[in-house]
Amino acid sequence: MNREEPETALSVMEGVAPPPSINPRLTAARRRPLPPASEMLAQIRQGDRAALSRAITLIESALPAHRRLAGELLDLSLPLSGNSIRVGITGVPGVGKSTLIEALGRLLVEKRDHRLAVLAVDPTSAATHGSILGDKSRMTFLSAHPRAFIRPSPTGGSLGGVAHQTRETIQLCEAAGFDVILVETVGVGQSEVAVHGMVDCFLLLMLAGAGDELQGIKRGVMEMADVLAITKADGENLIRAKVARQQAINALNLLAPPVGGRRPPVRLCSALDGSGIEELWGDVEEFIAHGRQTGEFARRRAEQAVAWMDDLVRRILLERLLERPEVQARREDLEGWVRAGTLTSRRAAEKLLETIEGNF
Ligand SMILES: Nc1nc2c(ncn2[C@@H]2O[C@H](COP(=O)(O)OP(=O)(O)OP(=O)(O)O)[C@@H](O)[C@H]2O)c(=O)[nH]1
Ligand SMILES: [Mg+2]
Repeated sequence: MNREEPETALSVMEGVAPPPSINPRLTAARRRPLPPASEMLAQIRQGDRAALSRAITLIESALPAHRRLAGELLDLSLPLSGNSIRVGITGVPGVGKSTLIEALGRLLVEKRDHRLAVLAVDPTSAATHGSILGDKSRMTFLSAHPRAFIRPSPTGGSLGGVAHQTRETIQLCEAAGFDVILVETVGVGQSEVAVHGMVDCFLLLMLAGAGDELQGIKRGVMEMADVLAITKADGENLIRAKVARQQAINALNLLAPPVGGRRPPVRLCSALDGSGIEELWGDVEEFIAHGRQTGEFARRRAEQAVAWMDDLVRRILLERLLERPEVQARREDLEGWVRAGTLTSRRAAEKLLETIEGNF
């Protein structure tokens, strides 16, 4: 902005001096308009990280004006996106996700010449104030590296909303020239499903010594995994890690054979001594290369894009319908009856749907 701006909103009125209690800098900052989408994109493409951060904040904003601008930005960035490897990383809290991302990231930016973006999907973070990536202390190297970009999970809102914003952030990061995107997710709830739906390769981390129950990892999550790793395979833990690897292989053998017939590899690794890290990335690359060869890679991305569209339609439709004043009023009445126990939830839902249908 090189246009001369008045110092405060009040000084616009000639002859009226601004009262001394008003902080001119605060007022000026609040009024600073966002640049048009094309300008924002140009800044992002030039490697302006602050511009990328601002654009992501825009995507996460609920303000209608911001949403419009974010939509334009995403339209413009679409042809520039897609040129990356998207990898999801999941595992129970404490399994070593952040430490592994730091080790893997170091390999990618230092030895492999990649530009790496690390994102997170953590629907619990609104309550806990951000567990994933909230604390960058496990990623000190990446945090300071010019070829790496770290962005914590969006907060506040449903898993659907958080996942949706992360997908759009992936697109922006790709337009900014990042060619590997790692998406960290907590190994609880439905967040794995959401992240699985936005990546090319889904990496499941597991701990050694947790016995047969596989530390509460649901079968469904194992079924989604494209590559597995037993973490912390170092020191005295190495023997137990080897046992855990065999258990994981056995568990995978009990599952239905995956599409294409390839069982996911199970790798031993340690972010502490660095063993298995290059090999683990090799597993990811091999999975991607195989997918590219068979067409599975493109098919998966295309399916994800369509599923994303369907998901958006449902979310936005529901949002718009529930926002209507008549529907809101009816909902409040029904909620009262349901709370009082005078109406079943099912019957109340039917009645609300009747109101919605009557509103078309
Ligand atoms: N021995 C050993 N310890 C490790 C290794 N990787 C991580 N740790 C330790 O395990 C603990 C948890 O590591 P994190 O990387 O924070 O785990 P996380 O999965 O990101 O945890 P949340 O973010 O809380 O879900 C830390 O104390 C690490 O120092 C490893 O390869 N070997
Ligand atoms: Mg972590």
